[in-house]
This record gives sequence, structure tokens and C-alpha cells, in this order.
Amino acid sequence: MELLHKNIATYGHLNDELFWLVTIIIAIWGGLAMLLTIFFSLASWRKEGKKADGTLKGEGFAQTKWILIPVILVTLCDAVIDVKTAKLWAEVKGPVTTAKDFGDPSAKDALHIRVTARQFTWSFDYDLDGNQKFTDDADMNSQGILHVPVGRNIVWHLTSEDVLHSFWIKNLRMKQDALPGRYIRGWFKIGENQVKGADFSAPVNLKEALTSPEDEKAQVAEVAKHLDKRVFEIACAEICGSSEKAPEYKDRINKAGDNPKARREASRKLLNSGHHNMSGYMVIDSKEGFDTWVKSKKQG
Ligand SMILES: [Cu+2]
Repeated sequence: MELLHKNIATYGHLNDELFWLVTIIIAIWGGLAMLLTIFFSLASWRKEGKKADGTLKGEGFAQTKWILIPVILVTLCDAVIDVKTAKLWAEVKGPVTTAKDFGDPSAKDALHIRVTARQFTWSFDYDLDGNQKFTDDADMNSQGILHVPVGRNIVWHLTSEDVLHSFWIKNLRMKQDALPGRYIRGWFKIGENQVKGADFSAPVNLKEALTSPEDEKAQVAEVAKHLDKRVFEIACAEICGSSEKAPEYKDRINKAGDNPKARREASRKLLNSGHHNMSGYMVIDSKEGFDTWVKSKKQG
């Protein structure tokens, strides 16, 4: 059984190793402190005929060693965590913060994608001609569904059009707040090893707009078929705030009175007017599959 969500990013293992290292260190020290507290509480239980040794002032090494030795050991553990954290940070943030043009020479063929969050949806602009302008004739947009090719460096430029949002793809071990008026860059690469066993022979057909109950049904079935193999969830991890239309929907619920259909419809609209409803999907394609998807989308 996998305890963590499946990792598909090439740098993801560094994140997971750090997670387990911190968890184990805390478990050992926390468990030890707990056991010693219980042990000493029981060992110094009041006994018939045995008197207390008097008040301990804690000045001698016999007492201070209980503080000094753990402090030194815990600090050493911290140092190991810090070194591993620095390595992870350099891997995840280094390529997009130290060089203007995604410095890693192997990243020349990086695909740049502008990710725009708005109440309440994700919008993806693909820079297909490589000039990082996103809106040229050659470029392309998709709503809610992000297609990425396997084995290629993807650089995302994240922004928000209205409020704070939080771009979260758990399988990429990546979560980043989106701020209005600011572009925050990050990158990832989905390694062939990470999606080993996924079937790339046929395209995954997810629709950007669902206009009928049949559409919704087909979408759910297609997602279920490929989830955690070629399809991965995109969520907004921002929780506060709701649509400016929320008061209107609340008002409609109140006015619906005994009309169950109107009530249900307004309730549903209210429920869907929050960040939690910004779910989207990332579809992994083979390199050729991605080109085919671009072509078919351009042809409409
Ligand atoms: Cu949001």
C-alpha cells in the first residue's frame, strides 16, 4: 500500500524522502520524551517508608545532561533536515529563480504555460511558439483541463485575475499561491519512469465544458478510467471567500419557499461558488500524443 499519493514529478522523491525523514525523527524524539516522562513519573511514585531526596536544583552535570545531550542530538538532526531541504529547494526553485530563461541547458525545449486562476476556474495558455508571450496566433488556451507531454520540462507562470488562489497538484508535490498582479514561476517534469505502465496508445478525451448530464456522465467515466495513471487532479487549496454571487444564490434559496426544484438549483449554485469547485484535471500525453491533441484542438 502506498501511504503517499503517487508521485509523478522527477523531483518528487526528494520531497517524499524529506517527509519521511522529518516524520521518523519527530516520532523517535517524541516517543522517547513520552516514554521517559511516563517512566520517571512511575519510578518516583511515593512509596511507604521512602523519603524524597530533597529539592533538586539542577546545577550538576547529572541533571543538566538530560537537557544538553538531547539539545546537541536534536540540533544535529535539524542540520541533516536543513541540508536535505536546501537540496530539494535548489532542485525545485533553482531553475526558475536563478536564471531568467530557465537556466538549465537541458531545459531549452521547455514548454511554458501560463496558469491563470479566477473565480472559479483555471485557465491555461500554452506558449507554442516559445516566445513566452502566450497570446500569439500560434498559442493556444484550454479551460480547466491541462495537457502536458511526458519527459519535457514544463515551466508554469502562475497568476490570479481576482483573489488569492492556490494551485495544487498533489501528485507533483507542488502547491503555490496565486496572487493578482504577480507572476510566480515554477517547473516540473513528468519522468517516463514515473508513469510507467500508463497506456498512451489512445487519447484521453476530457471536455472543457460540460453542457449536458450525458457530458458529465461521460467525463466521470473517462476520468475514472485514467485517474492516477494519465489523469491527475488539479485543485485550488484556497478556502476562504466565495463568489460575489453567493448572496444572490442565498436570496434565491430563501425565495424558493416550497418549490423544491428551485431550492435545489439555487443550493447547488451556492455550493459550486467556491474555491473547492475549482477542480481541474491534468492529462499526461506522450510527446506525439500532445502534438496530436494540439492539432485537433486548433482544428476545433
Ligand atoms: Cu481558488
